[in-house]
Amino acid sequence: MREYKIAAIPADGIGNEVISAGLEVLDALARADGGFKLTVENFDWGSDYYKKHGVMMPADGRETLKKFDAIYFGAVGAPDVPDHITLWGLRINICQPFDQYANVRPTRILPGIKSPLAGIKPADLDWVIVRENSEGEYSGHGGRSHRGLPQEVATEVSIFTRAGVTRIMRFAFRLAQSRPRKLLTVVTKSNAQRNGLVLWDEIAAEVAKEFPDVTWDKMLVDAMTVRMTLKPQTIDTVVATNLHADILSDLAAALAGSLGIAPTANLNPEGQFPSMFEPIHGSAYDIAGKGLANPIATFWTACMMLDHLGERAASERLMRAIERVTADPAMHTPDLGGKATTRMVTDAVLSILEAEKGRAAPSPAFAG
Ligand code: GGG
Repeated sequence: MREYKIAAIPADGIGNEVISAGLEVLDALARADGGFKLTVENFDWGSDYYKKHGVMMPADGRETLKKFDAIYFGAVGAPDVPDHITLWGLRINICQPFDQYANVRPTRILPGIKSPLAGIKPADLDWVIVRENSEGEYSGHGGRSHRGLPQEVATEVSIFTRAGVTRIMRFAFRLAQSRPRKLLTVVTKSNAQRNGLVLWDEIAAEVAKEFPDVTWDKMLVDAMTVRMTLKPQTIDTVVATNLHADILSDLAAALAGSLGIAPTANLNPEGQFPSMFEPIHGSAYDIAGKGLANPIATFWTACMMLDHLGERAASERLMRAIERVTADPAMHTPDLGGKATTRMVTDAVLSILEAEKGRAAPSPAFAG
């Protein structure tokens, strides 16, 4: 039996509801598969922990996480704690020291879900956005001085290193190469940002030589928003800086129907540290505790985690179940214009997995 240790950190707001739904589904999937087992430990880190202890996670938190195979993360952000405290105290406090430099964000229009783009076909929007996840605009360099005075100054320094850009570019080219269309768009703002992002362009051209079978092009980030909206079918794999890809992937999720369906993986591709998997959406305090959160992003995130763990068959089984559920408009939560609850969507996925249980087990004729 293959066994994986999962650290679950639901954190804030709807993170709690969607991660508990995701764990139910993962448990059902592991039982149906019979070939692997997930041992889950829950951590109560987040904004409530901060209000009690003054920190979002304990000082030795990362040491604790190192012994896990993967981290299943909910969302950060609370109305009564400054956002930069929650984000840097938990999500970035794990991503950066664990060198999870490749943030992978697939977007598709799932069956039954309506894109706000008129006349679009599902095949027109099948993208993966690669977000550089360790440097750039989120390097954490900068400062403030002369506070409160008219001459108060604040700097937020974007840092781009040859090593950091080269590794994310190679990751993105490799990912593009693994997809049928072998198409990569490198997004920058290298007309205005004439140092770091010119370095991006130069490194893209260098790395491209290692991937002669990948067709690639360059876009400025502002033009990219227009292309995503007006010519979505011309896009396949995208690589962009930490901030640009953060923004583009929210747009991508909205164009595919809702932020409530969008998953993400924070990968340390070399496997020196555990990777972390989370829905793209935040803590959504306006609907927290009401049972209305869409768990689909967290289920799709579970597929990415299973893929990463090497459980491809289980990942595909869960993705098929998700697609059968989204195909039914009665299973759409309010973010998709429906009336379904988190419980209803979770139960629908569970019942498909339950019905498939017999089929997932090895057939007696082939069982050793
Ligand atoms: N599950 C994603 C999440 O909690 N996001 C909160 C957030 O503010 N993220 C900002 C970022 O990822 O840069």
